Amino acid sequence: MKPQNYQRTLAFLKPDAVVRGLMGEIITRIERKALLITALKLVQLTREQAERLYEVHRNKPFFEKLVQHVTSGPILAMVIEGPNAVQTVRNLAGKTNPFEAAPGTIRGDYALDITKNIIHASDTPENAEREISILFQPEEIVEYAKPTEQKFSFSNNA
Ligand code: FUP
Repeated sequence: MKPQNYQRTLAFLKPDAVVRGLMGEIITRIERKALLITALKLVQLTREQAERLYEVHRNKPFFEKLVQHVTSGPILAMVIEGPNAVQTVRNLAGKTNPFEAAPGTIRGDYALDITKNIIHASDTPENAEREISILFQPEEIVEYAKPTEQKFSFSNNA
C-alpha cells in the first residue's frame, strides 16, 4: 500500500553535472534515501522545452543565461517517487544558491555557481506533473516497487 503522502516529482541533472561526471554520485544519493526512480533518460533539451520548464522565470534577468545553460549539453531527467517526494528531493538538492546551500546537500557539496547549480527539482506536486509531461511520455514511466515494499506470498502446502 502506498502511503497517503506518496508523490512523484521531476528532477534533472543539469549539463554541468553531466559533463563533470557526477551522474552516478547524485543518483546514488537519491537511491540511498530510498526514493524510487521510475524513469531516467539522458536528453538534449530543445530551447522550447527549456523555456517551458522555466516559464515562471521568463521575465527574470537570469532567464536567458539559465536557458542557455540547460540547453548547452545533455541533462539527465528522472521521475522520482516516494513519501513527500517533492520536498524530499528538494531537501537533498539544497538551497538554490550554492553559496547558501548547506554542506551535505547536492548543491552544497558540488556547486559554486547559481546557474550551474547541478540539479533541478520540482517545487510542487502540480509543477512536477507539468514538468514530467514536458520531458516524458506516460509509457516511459515504469511502475514497480522495491522488494522491501512488495508483499510476498508464502506457500504453506509443504
Ligand atoms: P530552484 O527551485 O531551487 O531551482 O530555484 P528557482 O526556481 O528560484 O530558480 C530556478 C533556476 O534559476 C535555478 F536553478 C538557478 C536559476 N537562478 C539564477 O540563475 N539566478 C537567480 O537569481 C535565481 C535562480
